[in-house]
This record gives sequence, C-alpha cells and structure tokens, in this order.
Amino acid sequence: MAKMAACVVESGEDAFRKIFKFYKRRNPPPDFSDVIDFSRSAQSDQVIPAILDPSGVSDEETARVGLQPVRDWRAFGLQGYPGFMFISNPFLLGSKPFWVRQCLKTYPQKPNVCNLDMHMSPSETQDIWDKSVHGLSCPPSRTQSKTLLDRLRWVTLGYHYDWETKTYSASHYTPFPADLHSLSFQITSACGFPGFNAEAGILNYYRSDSSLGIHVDESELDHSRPLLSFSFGKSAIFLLGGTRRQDPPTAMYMHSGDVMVMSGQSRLLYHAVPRIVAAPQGHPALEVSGCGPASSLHDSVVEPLSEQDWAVCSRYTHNSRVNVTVRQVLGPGQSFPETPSSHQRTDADQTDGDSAKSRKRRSCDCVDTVET
Ligand SMILES: O=C(O)CCC(=O)C(=O)O
Ligand SMILES: [Mn+2]
Repeated sequence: MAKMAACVVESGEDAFRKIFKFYKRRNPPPDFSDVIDFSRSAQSDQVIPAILDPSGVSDEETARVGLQPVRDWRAFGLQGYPGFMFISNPFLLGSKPFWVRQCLKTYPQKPNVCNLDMHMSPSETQDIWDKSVHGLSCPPSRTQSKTLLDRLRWVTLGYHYDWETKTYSASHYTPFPADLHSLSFQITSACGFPGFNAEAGILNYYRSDSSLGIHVDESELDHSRPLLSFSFGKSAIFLLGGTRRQDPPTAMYMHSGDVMVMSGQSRLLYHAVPRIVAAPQGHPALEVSGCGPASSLHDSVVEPLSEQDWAVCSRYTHNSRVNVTVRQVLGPGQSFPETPSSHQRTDADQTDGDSAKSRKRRSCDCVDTVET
C-alpha cells in the first residue's frame, strides 16, 4: 500500500472514499508525491512495460487517425492490475487539436445527447459551438454570462447511456462517430483486442473544480471487451481501486493525450477522478497553432483546424479537461434482453446517504461541479 494510503486508511473502512477525499481537499492541498506519473520514466516500481502488438496496425493506419507508429508508443501496465494499460500520449504532434475540436464542436451536435438537453429545447441546444465561440474567442469579462460550452458537462454517443436507469437500450441509439470508431479500433487492435466495436461513448467535460464520483462501469452487456479512455486539456488525478470499496486505490496522473485501456480483471474496478490539476510545465494541453498533422495522407481522418477553431480549443483546454470513454456494449451476436438490464453504475454520491438528491443531480450533470 502506498505511503499516503497507509496513513489515511484504517482497515475495514471505505478506503476508496477516504483517498478520494484526500485528493479532493483544497485546504491544505494534499501531498501529490504518491501519484504515479507515466510521462516520467522510472518513477514507480509498480509501473511495468506493457506488451503491444505492432504487427496488427500499420503506420499508415495509425497516422490517419493522428497516432504515432505503435512501436513508438510508451505503454505501461501496473503491478496488481492485470488488463490495465496506460499509453502515454501516443498522438502525433499537432493531431490532438483535431480530436479536441471533435469533442467541443462536432460530438455535442444532434443527434447526440448532452446534459443541456435535459432542461432545454432542441433548438436551444443546437449549435452549442456557434452560440459560444464569440464569448470564448474574446478575453473573458466579469459581466459575461456562461456560454453553452461552459455549461456542457456530458455528451453521449451511439447507444446513449441513460443516467437514471443506468442502462443502454436498443431503442436509444444513433450512429457512433466513424472517426472515433477508427481511433478506438486502431488502439484496441494494437493492445491485442482485434475487432473492437465502438458502440457507446460518454464524454465528460471538467472545469478546474470538477470531480467524478467513485463508480464501476458495468452497464455494458459484454465485459470481455475493453473500455477505452482518452483525456485532453488539463491533467487529472485518476484513482484506480479494486473490486471492493475497502481496496485502497492507486493514484495516477492523466495528462492531455493519454489513453487508458481497462480490460480483463481491470475492466470492472472502482475508479474516480477526485481532482483536476494544471498540465505539467513544458507539456501544454494543446500544441501551438500551425504544427498541424501531415495532411498529405490519403483518406486522413485528422484534418487541420482553422485559426479560429484552434483558438477556441486552446482557450477551452487551458481551463478545462475533456475525457472520452468508448465502450463496446454488446458481444458478437449479442442483443439487448427484452426487459431492461438491471446492471447498475454506482457512484460515491449514492452511498453518502443523499441518494435521491445526488441521483437527480447526476441525471443532469455526470461531472459534479462545485460552483464557487
Ligand atoms: O474522466 C475520467 O478520466 C474517467 C471517466 C469515467 O470513468 C467514465 O466516464 O466512466
Ligand atoms: Mn468510468
């Protein structure tokens, strides 16, 4: 057990909750010295090299989606977490802005679903980007009200996750974005999972004071398929626990461009994001404008951004974080049962004795923001 975990956790307690609160604390700020940083080598003896399959994916295929050749990826595992893989920013220089723009401009558009749809009409939540960019490309002023982009907390793709019932259903489906499917397919192939079918996505948008409660992602019907997670913008402290709340979690940084793969025994572990932190010095959330991806590739998915799009993405990622999780919901040949599945997503709030209120809030805002 890590130093910090040992001193805040007594046996039999909800160790995860204690450590979640430890990292969430503002005053005094916590000691971050136990947090694993995969961007720095030889940092923890818990970190082990991960085995990839570079033969499964060509350099041309990875370049099309904005990724480096697989042989250049810095991929790690964690002792005690079989099936967990961490790929430290495998993106080609200049390709992250494209994916950030997709998350801010393209994926929030209809027919995808977002938190703002819960209390606004479709015409009001149309063109979130266009209605927000004026505010974002000018210097912020005290009197300006929040833009729709500022108020965006989650977007769902493909089989749309229902936050109330914690299920997916055949009847609430819209086509999954082809570009994000390609990106996910290349990464999962390189990680030894050929034939991954990206069927559902959840995008979480975090401000500096946001956090995401303790939960397990178990609503998907086939848990033998990996779950992928992409991060852009500010860094986060990510906690990866065990199968029980008493298991103390391991803390790690997720920086802009980092990718996680949760598979096998690590597919159903408790996890959470207690805190958003600044991007490390010298590693800006987004590269400078103009170092765009090589656009000469035939059929490239990733395209250069306009100056204005880049400026908006750059400003947004300076203050915020976007996380994208991609899930395969059904196994090959599997279909949804007649009655809705009883599989549940659990979270920290619901075990804190305030379940009705927190459930209501989480149905609108997956990422829990403390308004200041
Ligand atoms: O933001 C993150 O890194 C985690 C997101 C997550 O766990 C989820 O969407 O289920
Ligand atoms: Mn999750």
